[in-house]
Amino acid sequence: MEKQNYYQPEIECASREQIREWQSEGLVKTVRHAYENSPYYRKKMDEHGVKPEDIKGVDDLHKLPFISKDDLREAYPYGLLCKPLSECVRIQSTSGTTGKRVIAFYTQHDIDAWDDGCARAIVAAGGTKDDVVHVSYGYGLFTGGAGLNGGSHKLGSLTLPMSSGSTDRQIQFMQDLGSTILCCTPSYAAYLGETVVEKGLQDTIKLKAGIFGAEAWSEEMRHDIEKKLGIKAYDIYGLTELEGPGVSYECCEQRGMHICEDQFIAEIINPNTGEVLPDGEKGELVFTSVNKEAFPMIRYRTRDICVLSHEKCSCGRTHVRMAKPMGRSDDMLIIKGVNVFPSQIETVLIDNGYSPNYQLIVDRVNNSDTLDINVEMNQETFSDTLGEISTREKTLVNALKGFLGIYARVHLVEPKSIPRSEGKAVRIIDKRKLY
Ligand code: DLL
Repeated sequence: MEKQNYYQPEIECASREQIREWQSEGLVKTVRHAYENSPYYRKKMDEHGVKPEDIKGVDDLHKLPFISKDDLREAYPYGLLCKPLSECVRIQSTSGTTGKRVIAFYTQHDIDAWDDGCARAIVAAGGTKDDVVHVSYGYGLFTGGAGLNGGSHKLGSLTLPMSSGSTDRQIQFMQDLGSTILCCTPSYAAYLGETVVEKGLQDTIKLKAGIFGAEAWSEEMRHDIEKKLGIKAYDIYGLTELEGPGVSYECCEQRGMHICEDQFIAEIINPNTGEVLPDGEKGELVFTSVNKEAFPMIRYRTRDICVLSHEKCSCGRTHVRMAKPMGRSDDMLIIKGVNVFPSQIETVLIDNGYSPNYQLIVDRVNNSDTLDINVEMNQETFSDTLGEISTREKTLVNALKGFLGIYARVHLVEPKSIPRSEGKAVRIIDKRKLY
């Protein structure tokens, strides 16, 4: 086994008793804080018949109600905010939708804790202050760029805030500045790898590790990236609602991602009944923050299907590990890093006069996601002239780009040509082998 460094050994390798104590203290504080400062949380707990004094530690977690993305939408924008705006220093937001996005708020304390999570991930991937950390996650509202940037700063590494895109420039900087750790989505890493190989530049780059997340990726993809870029590739997980990347990260063992348990309590539930499942059983991942000020999350249902393991990890870290997410309990798709719900596509189609008979075909071609949408014409939108059909397709492509922020190829098809289903409509054909 390679030599393992820790960023905060006193936390990352704390005893299970110590972790539970931190979590219990943090939970009690968080519940009271949310109840006293967010009308939405107060109402939710009152309706559920639970008061802050009922929560004395982790054993009482199950008494609290779940919250979901729907709650976040309903409470948008300030309903779950638990600190005055004057004490907040940042917002970040989920990718994807216009309209009601999820907006997360941070105090300086929250940013510091988030940076710690990302710094732990960088160190777990072998990073030190002597590394050159090349951050090609998007900067802006998306949490990827800001998160890894913050972690790298905190560690004291030289940080290259590249953001995504401009592949030639990325490679140029990698060569000129000797980037050693690459942080981006796995699909972009694969694309960068392909470009490096095509141009025969493997010997000119010094990368040793990559920290890739924000979307599902397979072990095959890991090996492909590792081979092309000559690196070891590490997984990192997170979501905007909780902070962003760094909620969990892989160590050198690469047998699951260690969850920052001083910051979050993780549970696995049966997505249909809400019943809490024992260690090792597959279900929906639920998180409770125990250290957040501005935007605490109490029993937040991530919709990510996952398994937890408390088995001892030989890296020395004691925090629970989560497997790579194995799918979702809702129909959210992540396409080129953008979170897309079929219902949003349906809204655009209906707004443009089409009926909700459509099919989404998602694929990954040359390591990049593609989205094709077959849309049935109806009486009002029917045409059999090619020019007219092509104009209408372009109108829909632009409308979808404006609403979702991603490019989709639209194909108008004949009325009643999309197979009807007797049960749930089969709207999504996902050909990517992600899970
Ligand atoms: O994707 C945060 C992030 C940025 C994580 C950079 C890792 C690296 P959201 O846009 O809010 O936040 O999307 C969160 O993305 O619920 C999962 O479904 C999915 N996801 C995130 N990381 C992984 C991963 C960021 N490593 C949603 N593997 C989550 C699989 C992931 N899915």
